Amino acid sequence: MRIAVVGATGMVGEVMLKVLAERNFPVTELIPVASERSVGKEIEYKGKKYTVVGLQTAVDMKADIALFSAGGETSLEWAPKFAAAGTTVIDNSSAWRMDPTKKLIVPEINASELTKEDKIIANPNCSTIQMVLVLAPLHKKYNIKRVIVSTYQSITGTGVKAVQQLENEYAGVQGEMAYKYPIHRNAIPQCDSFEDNGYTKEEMKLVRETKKILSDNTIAVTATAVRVPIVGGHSEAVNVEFSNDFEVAEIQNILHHTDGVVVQDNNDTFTYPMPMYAQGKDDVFVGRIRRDESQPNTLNMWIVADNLRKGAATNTIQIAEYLIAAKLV
Ligand code: A2P
Ligand code: 11C
Repeated sequence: MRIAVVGATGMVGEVMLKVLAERNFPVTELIPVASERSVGKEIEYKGKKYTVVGLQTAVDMKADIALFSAGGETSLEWAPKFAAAGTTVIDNSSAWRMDPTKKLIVPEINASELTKEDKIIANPNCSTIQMVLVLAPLHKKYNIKRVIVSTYQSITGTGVKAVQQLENEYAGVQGEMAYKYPIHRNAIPQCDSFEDNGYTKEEMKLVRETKKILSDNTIAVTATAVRVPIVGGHSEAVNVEFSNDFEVAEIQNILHHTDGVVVQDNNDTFTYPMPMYAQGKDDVFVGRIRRDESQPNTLNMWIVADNLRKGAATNTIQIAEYLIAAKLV
């Protein structure tokens, strides 16, 4: 496969290269793509050096698959050009996710929706992916009525500038601010900008993308997304109300047998998911599974994943792996 990585010099792009190499993805030619600023720079993949090219050069090279993580505007403008050249685009930005003509894919849940005609495929937001991977098998069994989610999101979701801000604050150095406030010793109840309804875009992604991925507009979702000074991954406190009652042990058993999910749930041994363990891993970790005693048929859980891996690069590459296995590219 001839693979273009658009945004290869960025935070997610770099993880994409790492994950492609780790999974021994069948790359016959790698085409690293970035902005004009980076054209001519060299990046390394499996011990070999590759020269970064610009977007038009990459379109003309007619790769089989282009993995995009270069921001929404770049995707809006360039994904259709790659698609027109015959390249299948898997896009990690928010540009196409809610477009009714585009599929929004978490492979373990809905990859079977994909066909050869899907030339631009959307990768969901990180905080959505880790939540729906756990919710999907429970929805099938008990039917979800409502989800209340509160997130504790890693600064790596904001990008290099935020990591630099935290490092500057640790060192007591003045520098450029990624956030409106210090993030060291703080929690900022704003991820991304505000929408007219008073929620942030990040919160509304959790609402809208969940319904689309689970193909069920009747699921009610409400979210509060908070940025915390963490690098290893996003954490989520998730409260789920089902139509049907459940046994906690049965929920644990279902999740234990769910692809991509690891149950870490033992109070006796103080075992629960944490970003410091999730970092660098491709799985979604779930624990603190317990009944909500304030209301019938309702469950509380704690879900953690590396937002740059399953939340972004890994999920994108798993979609590409599915396309190859199903002979759709
Ligand atoms: P560059 O390094 O040349 O700026 P991050 O999310 O970590 O900021 O990374 C964004 C990625 O998207 C980088 O690889 C960046 O390239 C790339 N990028 C940003 N804007 C453009 C653009 N207009 N065209 C192509 N690539 C872009
Ligand atoms: C964050 N979820 O943690 C964001 C980062 O829509 O793909 C990814 C934004 C997106 O801030």
